Amino acid sequence: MKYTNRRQSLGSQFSRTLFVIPSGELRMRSHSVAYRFKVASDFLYLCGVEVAEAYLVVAGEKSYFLSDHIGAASALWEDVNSLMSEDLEKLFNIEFAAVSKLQDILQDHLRDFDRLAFPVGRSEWLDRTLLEQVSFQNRRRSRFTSIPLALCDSRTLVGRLRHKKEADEIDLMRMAAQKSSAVYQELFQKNLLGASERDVANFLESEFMKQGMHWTAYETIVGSGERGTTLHARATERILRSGETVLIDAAGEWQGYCADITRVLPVGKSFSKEQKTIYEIVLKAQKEVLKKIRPGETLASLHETAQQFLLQGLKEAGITGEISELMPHSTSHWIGMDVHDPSAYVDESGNAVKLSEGMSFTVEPGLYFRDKSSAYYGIGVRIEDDVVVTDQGCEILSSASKEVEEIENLRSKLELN
Ligand SMILES: [Mn+2]
Repeated sequence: MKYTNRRQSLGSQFSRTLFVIPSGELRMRSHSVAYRFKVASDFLYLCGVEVAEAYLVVAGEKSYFLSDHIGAASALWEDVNSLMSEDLEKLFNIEFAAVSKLQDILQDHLRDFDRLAFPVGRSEWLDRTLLEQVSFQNRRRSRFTSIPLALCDSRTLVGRLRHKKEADEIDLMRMAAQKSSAVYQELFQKNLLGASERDVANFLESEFMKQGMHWTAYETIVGSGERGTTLHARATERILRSGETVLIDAAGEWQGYCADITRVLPVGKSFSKEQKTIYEIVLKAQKEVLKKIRPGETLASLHETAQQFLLQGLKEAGITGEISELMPHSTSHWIGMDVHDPSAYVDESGNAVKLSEGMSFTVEPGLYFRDKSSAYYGIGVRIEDDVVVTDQGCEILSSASKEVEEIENLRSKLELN
């Protein structure tokens, strides 16, 4: 019912728009082996099925599921595009057709719509097919309407529906964040001396899997030493050194929902004085932002709060620098089925979206010292948690330790040489 309801609200909220939502195609990773298939989030959101090369058409109250593999019993070689029996329950109330029927279905319905929405530019085949259809429709359309058939991007519109999370979505997001947080607790108690960034990434990813998660929510970021000042440092073979910190931005995906967590920890047992100074400034700013979250605020106002407290902390510590250089990224982004959920940041009048119950996003202020003349050169700190807006404030979904004392306590139990 959940998926039927979502398709119905899409159809009724955008009653003049016909949607074509592809599940995605397999892409080759090497000569004969494809990348692991990741279904398009909009498709998963609207039908709950993880198959490749399928298309969902939502035409008002009527929906179609297009696939060339319906009824393909047990596949001998590959089953990535075959429907399982549990999928059929999710596709209740939907009409099945072969992919070759797409043009016919569009011809039957498009005359009742003013817009055709699909993820423009995602698939060459779909782009070409739908453009041909628009061209065809517009040639004969003038016989019954003066409104041209317009094309638009489906992601923006489905993103509006996905913006406020339903209760069961919040449960899944909480699980993703909690399981990912548990992995951080393991990491805090791990001896990292002599390990490479790659070792750390491998450890985190295998722990996500041990938590039952199917995948990482995004490519694991591990930046040790001055590489912590690169915002998205890929894990390399660089060996972690005593006295350095390591910035880790990693999380898993739970049943299609993402977490996004960043922590910075000392490679040894404790932070240096300079590292601790910066860490505390960022932590204070992050906590002030978390306190401020409630319906009616905007991500822009939260970003201002973060900058204000970072600046205040820097000033108190006697550190100078441009905030736009020290923190070159935003404080928040939407999160959900995608780690950067595609919902808009401004409303139709161009004003910042006001937070309301069920919206979920990250809070991740940071400071990165890339100027070699600074006494703080090479220190990179970002502290990131995931939240969902409640009626009065927010629920913080992730719970990995972030107090200096807590982290140093966990690190102090290590048997280091
Ligand atoms: Mn993030």
